[in-house]
Amino acid sequence: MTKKVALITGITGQDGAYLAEFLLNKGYSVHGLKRRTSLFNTDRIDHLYHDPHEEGVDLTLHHGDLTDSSSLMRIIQLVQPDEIYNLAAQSHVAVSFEEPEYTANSDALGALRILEAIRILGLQKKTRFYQASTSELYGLVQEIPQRETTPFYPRSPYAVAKLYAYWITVNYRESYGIYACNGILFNHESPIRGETFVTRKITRALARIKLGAQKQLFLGNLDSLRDWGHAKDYVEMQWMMLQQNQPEDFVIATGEQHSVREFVSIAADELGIGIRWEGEGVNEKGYNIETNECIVSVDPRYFRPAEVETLLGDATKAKQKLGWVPKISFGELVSEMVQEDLKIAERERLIQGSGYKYYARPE
Ligand code: NDP
Ligand code: GDR
Repeated sequence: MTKKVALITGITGQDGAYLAEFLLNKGYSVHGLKRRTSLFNTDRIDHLYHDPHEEGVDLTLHHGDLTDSSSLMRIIQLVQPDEIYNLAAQSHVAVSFEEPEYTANSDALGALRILEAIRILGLQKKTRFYQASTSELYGLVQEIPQRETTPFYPRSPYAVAKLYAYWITVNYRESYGIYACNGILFNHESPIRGETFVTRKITRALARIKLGAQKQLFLGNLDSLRDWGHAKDYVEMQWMMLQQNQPEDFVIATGEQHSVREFVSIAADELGIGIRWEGEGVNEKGYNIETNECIVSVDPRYFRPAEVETLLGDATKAKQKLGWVPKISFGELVSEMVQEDLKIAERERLIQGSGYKYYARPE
């Protein structure tokens, strides 16, 4: 039987790594689009990768960029994929306020470039397309919980760019009959989450604080509410969406909401650090109950020009039509992240203890 061929953009990212593993286990031939970087950035997929000179290689990486049509056209023509998962993006909401034009170029026009490549190369009937849409589309929420029919109100350059990508995906589906769909995914995390997203920032910092390698953790809006799931559960859904008879858009969420402050407290509990909270707004601090040392402080530099205060998803459609239920609970997610970051902090301590230099970036 011939293998199905998948192309993943953003394969070096959190979701790309989990999805590549998932598809390889399903027997796919997996191709990934990777940006050229001055240092290796394939840490998340190194365990899946083989030397291309060896036999039986199922994972092939290609240099390309969402901002470069020529590379996208070349790779899609070469690979002739059955499925494209467009996961690549400048995915940091706060950074999108600092790099709005680049974010629009990669996150909005990037999706268009891929859809155009499918159309121009005559792959409309062959290639199925998944767009990584986001709960950030709901921004200033118009309905609680948010579902597929909830109106969008984006609140950042990132979300506005993703709004374009959402609609261009719908438009190419309706205009050219391409099997194209949006997964409107709520926040999903894991031990390989980028270190500057709030969950990973918290688990990494608290693990280091526990081992005495760091004194304090500076955060922004502690009251922000999110619907956090596990990335492993969510990539399965990305694949399921491309296996249906008709392309449709789906919300993927747990239906459970927690604040940033709660995330800190639960992660601290997991490490055996009790936290007592004091103060209001920017003066808010969290103290270690045992030592009375202040370990969490609010730094307004992490506030955003416009904030998304609350997100809570309703994934009823995915549950009914795709039979999907998330397998990993919030508590298990936090625990796994904390334990993995503790191992990293211990390794760091070991390296330093052996007389080698180790520079851990503060955030
Ligand atoms: P990450 O930030 O971990 O990964 C993003 C990936 O995109 C990386 O591989 C990155 O490469 C790549 N990339 C960035 N810019 C470009 C570009 N111009 N050309 C090619 N590749 C590029 O994101 P996640 O894995 O967390 O998210 C995957 C997708 O899902 C993103 O589109 C994100 O916006 C979206 N999303 C994520 C959610 C989440 O909670 N995780 C929720 C909803 C949507 P490099 O490694 O070189 O930086
Ligand atoms: P988000 O994730 O913006 O929801 O986007 P992030 O983890 O960055 O922020 C979540 C909430 O926490 C608040 N917050 C902080 N955030 C960061 N990064 N750093 C801090 O110090 C901090 N303190 C408080 C934020 O203000 C926010 O309210 C993620 C990304 O993965 C997007 O690509 C994706 O589309 C959405 O999730 C769904």
